[in-house]
Amino acid sequence: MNLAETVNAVFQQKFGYPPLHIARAPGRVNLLGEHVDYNDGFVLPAAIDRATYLAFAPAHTEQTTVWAADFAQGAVFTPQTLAAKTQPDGSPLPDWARYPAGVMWALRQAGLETPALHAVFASNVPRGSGLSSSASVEMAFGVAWQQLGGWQVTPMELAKLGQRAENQYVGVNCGIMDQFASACGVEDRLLWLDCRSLEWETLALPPTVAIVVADTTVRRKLTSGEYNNRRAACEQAVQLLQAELPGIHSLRDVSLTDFNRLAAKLPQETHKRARHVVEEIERTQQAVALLRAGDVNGFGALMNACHLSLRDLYEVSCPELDVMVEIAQSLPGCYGARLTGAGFGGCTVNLVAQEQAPAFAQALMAGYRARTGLQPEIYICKASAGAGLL
Ligand code: NG1
Repeated sequence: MNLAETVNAVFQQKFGYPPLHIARAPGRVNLLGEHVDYNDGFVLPAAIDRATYLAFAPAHTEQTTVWAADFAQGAVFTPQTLAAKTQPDGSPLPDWARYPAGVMWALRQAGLETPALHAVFASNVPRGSGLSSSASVEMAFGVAWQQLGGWQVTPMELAKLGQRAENQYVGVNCGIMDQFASACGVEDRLLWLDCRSLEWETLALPPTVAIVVADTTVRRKLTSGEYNNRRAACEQAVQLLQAELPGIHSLRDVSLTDFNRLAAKLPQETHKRARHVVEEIERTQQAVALLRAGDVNGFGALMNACHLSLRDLYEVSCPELDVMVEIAQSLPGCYGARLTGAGFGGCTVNLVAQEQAPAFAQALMAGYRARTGLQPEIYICKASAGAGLL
C-alpha cells in the first residue's frame, strides 16, 4: 500500500466514511545556499519525491480532529484552544500537532477561513533529517484549509503563512526556504529563490547528473536552540557591522570585500558565523552561473566548499555527516557532497554522474556502515511537484 492509500484507509477506519480529498506536500533537499535564507540570501533547493499525505474532509463541528498515522496518536483543537496550545480537555497538544494547529493559527491571523477538519496524515520524509518534514506537514494542511475554506492564495503566500506558523507558533525562527520549496516545487527542476525579494525561478539540472540523498540516521538534538543561536549571531554581526556600513540590513548587503576589511572587528565566533553566510551567498550566485553554463564540476566544487564552511565556520556538522561526505567525495562519479538542511545530523546531498549513481549509492552505504556501524538510508531522488491535491 502506498501512503495515499494508507491515509485513505486509516481515515475510513477512524471516521467511518471516506475522505473528501487527499493532499500531498513534498519535503525538499537543498543543493546550495545553506543557512542563508534567514539572511536574505539565495537558495537552490528542489522538492523531492518524499512527501506528507493528508486525507481530509470537513468535520461540520467546532473541533478539528487530526490522527497522525506515523505516531498512532490523535489530537483535537478548536480556534478557542489554539492560543493555549492545548486540547479541549486541557491536555497539551502533542509536539507533532503544533504544526497543523500552527497553520490554523497563522491562517486565522491572516483572516482566512479554517473550517474544522477530520484529518489523517502520514509521511515518508524522515523527521529531523534536514529534508523539511515539518514544512511538508504545514503545506499539506495549508492546501487542505485552502480547499475547504473557499479562499485561494499563491503557493508563495501559502509558504509565508507556513513560515509564520513555524516562527510564531512552533517557535523555530526559520527562513522561508522549506515552505517555499514544498509549496512551489516543479517536477524535474531545481528552484532558485531570492529570499529577500521572494523572486524565484526554476533551473534545469543537467540530464547527466543525479541527486543522491544519504541519511546518516543520526537525528539532531537541541536543534531549535542551536538554530536560533546561529540566527542571533548573524543578527549580532549585522548590528556590529552597521557602525561602519550604516546602510546594511542583513548579511546579504555585505560584500566579501567589505567583510574582509571589517571582520577583525567582530568577536571570533560571530566572525566565523558571518563569514560562512557572506561566502555562501557568493557561492550560490556563482553556482547559478555555472549551472547555466553546464559546468557540473564547478558546481560540485562549490558544494564541497560549502560543507567545509558549515563544518568549520558555522559549526553545524557532526562526525557522521563528515564521514558520509568524506566517503562520497572519494567515490567515482561524485561531483560534490555536503550536509543539507540545518545540520547537526540528518542527511547529505550528493551530485553524482547519472550512470554511476547506483554504484555510488552502494559503495557509500558499505563505506559508511564499515566506518560507523550504522545502517544508512541512501536513495536517488527525483525533483517533484509542489504541494497540491492528488
Ligand atoms: P531544515 O533542515 O528543514 O531544518 C532549516 C530551516 C531552513 C533553513 C535551513 C538551513 C527549519 C524548519 N528550516 O531547515 O529555513 O534555514 O535549516 O539552510 O528550521
